[in-house]
Amino acid sequence: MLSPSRRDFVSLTLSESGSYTNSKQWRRRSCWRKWKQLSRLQRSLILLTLMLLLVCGIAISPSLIEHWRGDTVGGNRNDGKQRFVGDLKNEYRSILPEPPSERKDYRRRGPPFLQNRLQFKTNISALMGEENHGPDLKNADKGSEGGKPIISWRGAVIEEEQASDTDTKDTENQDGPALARAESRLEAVREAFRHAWKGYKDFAWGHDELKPISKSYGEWFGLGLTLIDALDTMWILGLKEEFAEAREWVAKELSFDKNVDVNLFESTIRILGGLLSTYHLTGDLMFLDKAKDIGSRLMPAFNTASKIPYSDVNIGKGTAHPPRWTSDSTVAEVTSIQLEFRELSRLTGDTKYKLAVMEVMQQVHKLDGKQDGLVPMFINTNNGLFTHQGIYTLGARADSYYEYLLKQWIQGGRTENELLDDYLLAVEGVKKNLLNKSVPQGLTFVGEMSHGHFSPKMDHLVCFLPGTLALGAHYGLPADHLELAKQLMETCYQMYAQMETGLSPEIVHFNMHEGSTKDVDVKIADRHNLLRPETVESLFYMYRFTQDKKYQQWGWEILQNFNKYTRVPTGGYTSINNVCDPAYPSPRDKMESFFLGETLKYFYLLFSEDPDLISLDKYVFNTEAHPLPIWPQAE
Ligand code: DMJ
Repeated sequence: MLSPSRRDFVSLTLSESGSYTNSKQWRRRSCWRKWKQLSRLQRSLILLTLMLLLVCGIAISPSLIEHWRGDTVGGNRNDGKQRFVGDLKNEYRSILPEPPSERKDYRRRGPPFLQNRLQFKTNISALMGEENHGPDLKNADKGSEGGKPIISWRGAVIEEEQASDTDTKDTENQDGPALARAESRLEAVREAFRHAWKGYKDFAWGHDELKPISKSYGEWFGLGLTLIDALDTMWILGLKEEFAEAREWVAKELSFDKNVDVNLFESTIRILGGLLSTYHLTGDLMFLDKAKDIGSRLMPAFNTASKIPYSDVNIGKGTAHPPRWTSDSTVAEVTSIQLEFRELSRLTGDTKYKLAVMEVMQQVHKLDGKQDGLVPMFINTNNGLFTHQGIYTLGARADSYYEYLLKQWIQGGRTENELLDDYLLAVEGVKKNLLNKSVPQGLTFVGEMSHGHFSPKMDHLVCFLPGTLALGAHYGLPADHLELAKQLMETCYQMYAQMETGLSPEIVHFNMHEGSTKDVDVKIADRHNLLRPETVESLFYMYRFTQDKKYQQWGWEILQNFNKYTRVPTGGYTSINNVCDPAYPSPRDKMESFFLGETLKYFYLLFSEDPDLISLDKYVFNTEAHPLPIWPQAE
């Protein structure tokens, strides 16, 4: 019998360089027998080597780490109810970015092919020939040969994003690179849309909103809100396949004959507005029929003593009512449904829609209780008077009143002077009562007034204002409106740039005290971001009217931060709770329909170099970013 050491020697010799006969016999044995023949020391050595190899392999493969961090966590399960706490925790982690230092190492470590990046070259002919079937895309898509954005596993572009302002200027005078950059940014928006749509399609198809973390959905009205809100965005982005499947759903599945309470304002701007604009872009009468159906079902809201509509309508029963706790409606809500109902009258020849909404405007025009053209936030549906007087804001509950004054005037061919007068008066009211400057940077902001006291509080919602002011200036209103728009645009951008995630909170408070070291404070309850569009919307208007590339660059930064902090790997984007914590932004598990209806659409239009892609001389956007035609002068 061989001693253990001798056996070791023999075995090793066999495995490494044994004779032909010996190795043949060796191969014939089963693996198990081979294993059994090894000494304990040999087995330990082999196991140790294998373990070392495994550990090294993991260490040099960041893609594997990323994979395990959550990219595939949860697999393709479509049932939110069967989830485990552990899965959710992993998924929460999966939308978080690595700390910056780790990210740097990640880029340096290992050869490029080990890094899990998707590198693509935009194929312009493919885009032109197969994908871009929107009516106005031909010019926007020229010359993208040089476009080589590198996209991380989260979809964030990680090289072009480094482009400095200097880079922007360098390429300004060279059509090729500038157009290539435009195309790569447009493609990044299409990619973001497809990612959001994938989540909606996989987990929320036909429902109101995607809950991307739990891979389920939420219902508000039960009318496929996200799908309808996204229709014209798909058309504009040239996403033909996605549009076709959504159209199919609207044609075959969407029914408004439902015993359900809907909010008049929300269903007007998202559903009626979305259907009308899609009808205009496509010429498809099916969308007009659906628009007529929902429009007429919303009309019972106007059956009130004052003709100021109730907030809620049951579209199946034909009944309407105010919220349970009050007989008031919100001023912004009753004055931001006019573009849609006026257009419905024009298309159907039935004046009842426009008469109902114009009556509201006429009453509000005459009402006491305004301060320098600024309106209170509530109006009573019984007596038609403002309530809760003395509080003035350009934010929630009043915002789109101002927006629709200007836009109705534009829609109607700029002949309705009362609307223009009220708009101009309100802008002066803002300047006199609500404008202020922050310390230390002197950012111009719009605060609020409460019973004579100024509060330096500004909602992100107010960031619609730079765009609206610029639109007015485009239509010949005073040039200082554009100057104010530029200042406010800078402020809205800073509401993003000064946050740790580069994403704006819902509300900020500006510092005005001498000696303040930072301009913006955020209260704990206000740190959330709902993927709102207002800043991107205004960036779009500012770029269209000034052609200043810094607005595109700011938008580009914001898009990348949405990708870094709100993108859910399995599909969709999520609202987050905390824009101040890049290590844990705390996802809310909800993708609002306006992210597809507005935010991504405005990103696309911002990055497009084609002024005819939804020309602002032909269309006016409703407050949910659905373009409606400006009427020919005669109408
Ligand atoms: C949208 O529904 C509309 O833009 C509305 O005017 C305000 N709120 C959301 C987006 O923030």
